[in-house]
Amino acid sequence: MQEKENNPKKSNQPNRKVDENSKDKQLEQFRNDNSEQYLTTDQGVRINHTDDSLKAGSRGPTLLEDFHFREKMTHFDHESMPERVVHARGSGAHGYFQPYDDSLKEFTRAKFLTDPNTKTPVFVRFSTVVGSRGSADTVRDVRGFATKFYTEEGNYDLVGNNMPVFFIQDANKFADLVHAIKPMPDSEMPQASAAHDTFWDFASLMPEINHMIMWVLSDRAIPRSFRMMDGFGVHTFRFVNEAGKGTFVKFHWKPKLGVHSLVWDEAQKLAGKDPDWLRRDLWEAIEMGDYPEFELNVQLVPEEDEFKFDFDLLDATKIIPEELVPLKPVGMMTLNRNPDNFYAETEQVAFHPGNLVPGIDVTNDTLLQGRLFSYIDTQINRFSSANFAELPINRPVVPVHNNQGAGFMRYTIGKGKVNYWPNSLGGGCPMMAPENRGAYVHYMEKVEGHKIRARSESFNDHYSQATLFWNSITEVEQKHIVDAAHFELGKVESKEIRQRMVGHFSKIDINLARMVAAGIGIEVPENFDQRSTGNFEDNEASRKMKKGKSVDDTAFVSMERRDKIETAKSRKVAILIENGFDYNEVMQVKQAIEDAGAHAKIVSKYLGMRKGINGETVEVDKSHVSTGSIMYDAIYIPDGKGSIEALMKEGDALHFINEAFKHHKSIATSGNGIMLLQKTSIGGFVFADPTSRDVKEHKGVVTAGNDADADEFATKFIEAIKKHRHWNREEKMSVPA
Ligand code: HDE
Repeated sequence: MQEKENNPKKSNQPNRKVDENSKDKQLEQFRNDNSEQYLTTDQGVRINHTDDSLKAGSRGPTLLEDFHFREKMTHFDHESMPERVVHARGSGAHGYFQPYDDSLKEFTRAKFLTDPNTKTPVFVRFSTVVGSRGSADTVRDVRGFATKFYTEEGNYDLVGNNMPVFFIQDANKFADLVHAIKPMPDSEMPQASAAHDTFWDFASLMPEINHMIMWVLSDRAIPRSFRMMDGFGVHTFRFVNEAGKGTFVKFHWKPKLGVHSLVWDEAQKLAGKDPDWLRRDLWEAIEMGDYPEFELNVQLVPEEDEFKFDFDLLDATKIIPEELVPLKPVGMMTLNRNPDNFYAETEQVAFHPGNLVPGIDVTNDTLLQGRLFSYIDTQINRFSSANFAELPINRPVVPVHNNQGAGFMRYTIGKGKVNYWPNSLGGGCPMMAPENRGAYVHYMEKVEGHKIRARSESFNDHYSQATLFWNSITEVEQKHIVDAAHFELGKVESKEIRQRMVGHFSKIDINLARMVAAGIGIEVPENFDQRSTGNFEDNEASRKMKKGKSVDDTAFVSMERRDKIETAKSRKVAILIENGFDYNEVMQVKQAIEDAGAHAKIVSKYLGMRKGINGETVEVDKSHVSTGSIMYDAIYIPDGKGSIEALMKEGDALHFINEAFKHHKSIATSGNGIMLLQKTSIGGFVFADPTSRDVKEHKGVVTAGNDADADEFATKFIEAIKKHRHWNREEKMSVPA
């Protein structure tokens, strides 16, 4: 037997001479010489003509000996791999992660989380879950948030979502969930949407889904940007420190730009006007240097406290309210580089929640345990090979030595004759690493139990946290959930399914049930017995286990009540003009917008140049047909009689303003522009007197008289932009946009 070694040893194979190494280097240099970039075949043979195939005469048949044509065609025919069975639609970015300090050392030996001098490269892939690879970005769905950390101790993958809980408790239900939510098997409809009978049929028969349903119906499911959403590891994981002591941990990503959403009407329109909306937003932000930043936070629970909550830490349908276990900030992730090649990187990246590094371990969360099997299995299906870890995007930054052998697409050229362990011919290499040389050691958890296909009773309460969520959000947020339920269940043809869902909602909150029922043709009797509508688990029984810590309100789940980050940074502002606009005002306000870190674009009927009052010109960035208010966070209509009069006659411009108003966006205008607003659905608002020095702000609509101070006007507009949406506009109900 081979003895364990404490000192790293050099393999005595391969036994190569030094001059051979330098030959290798020369060869590599020759390969990388790009001074003459001629088109070549895959074999490196230069090609002088690629527009025509080799034929017997210029009008004759193609010859099979045309190796260039055959190779080009074959490549094209195989330029696809099976898309991911879920999370097929995704967008990726490179960046790095850096911890703030070493304060987590007490809990974990993971160096990348505890050494503030280490910048760990990362690759992140954001995704939707249900839609195919070409589906729209803005559909109502959970967003995946998967991060690969290329650490000095190997790759660690945090494969999370933008919601902190999941639909099911046991991985054995995953196939059913995905079958139910994906397009129906007979018609392959609908695409990228849960709004159909099979999903709600499944949901209505699966009470454990209810907490997640609240999140999915909320605005979290329609993020404004990948850069403006939370990320969650969902499961309870385990940190392990140098001494081998474990601590339960939940991972949270917090975006530096705050959490913001689209409104549903906007999300649906964007799916048509720009199906790549979220992908483009991420790409453009990185290109412009608005690097997305996310702070990593953890919730830590000592092992001794495992049973101190009124829910089970191993149940992925539960959150740990932040009021019970506050977040501890760990470090910042910055995404600063777009992929060079979508396919090679974003498509071929292969995540796996079981890619762990020393200091981080799993728990017995059954959902997580199931994932540990599924991810490798699915990659083998995607890549038709077990060698996907050798692809550049998946390769660790540390040396890899093992005895893995052949198989499709084996890229590593193993050297020497030894590919087994134990060996003496290879000098005992690759050898076993001792713990103090960075070896991964599984947490020594004592596990005992009967083999049983059953679920712990501690997983039985399916309603309390759904109620907690409902009670913790604002009225506006509640209203959006009801609207979303009207859309989703409104598309369900079976009345029984709609009825069953109202039954569940009634157990969450009777008003919720009544409001949903009113929009989907279901009656909720006055003296409705909450338990009479379905054959659900008895709520009282599950509540019996409630002895542990709990809260009645958790502001952190609300996008409106949590610590709100108000910033104008990277927001998009449309400036609506026609000929005759006030050039000086535009320049001043535009500068203020840009100084606040936002981006302004000139929008007009057609592309080309527009003339200001005194003949100055600006170039139009976008024409009405190619854009829409839905692609901006705020709009500004500068003064200038000619411009305003022209805009007043343009249906597209009026629609632009009405729609921005309906979507709660900030709107600013001055002088003659106030006349224009009066012609739109904003007409009844409080405006500044057009001929005064006044600047007025009313529910995010900023107006200034023609003598007003431009700085004051711009400042008020930017303050409004920082709020992102002005939810208090009841008037929007009457907007015909
Ligand atoms: Fe996944 N999930 N998942 N999932 N998941 C996949 O792996 C699976 C779950 C998540 O950008 C698949 O490579 C099972 C929870 C993300 O490449 C597959 C179960 C969470 C991504 C798979 C879950 C996630 C995936 C499909 C229940 C949040 C995209 C393609 C037991 C914590 C990663 C692939 C990327 C992808 C299985 C539940 C997040 C089939 C069996 C909970 C972000 O392996």
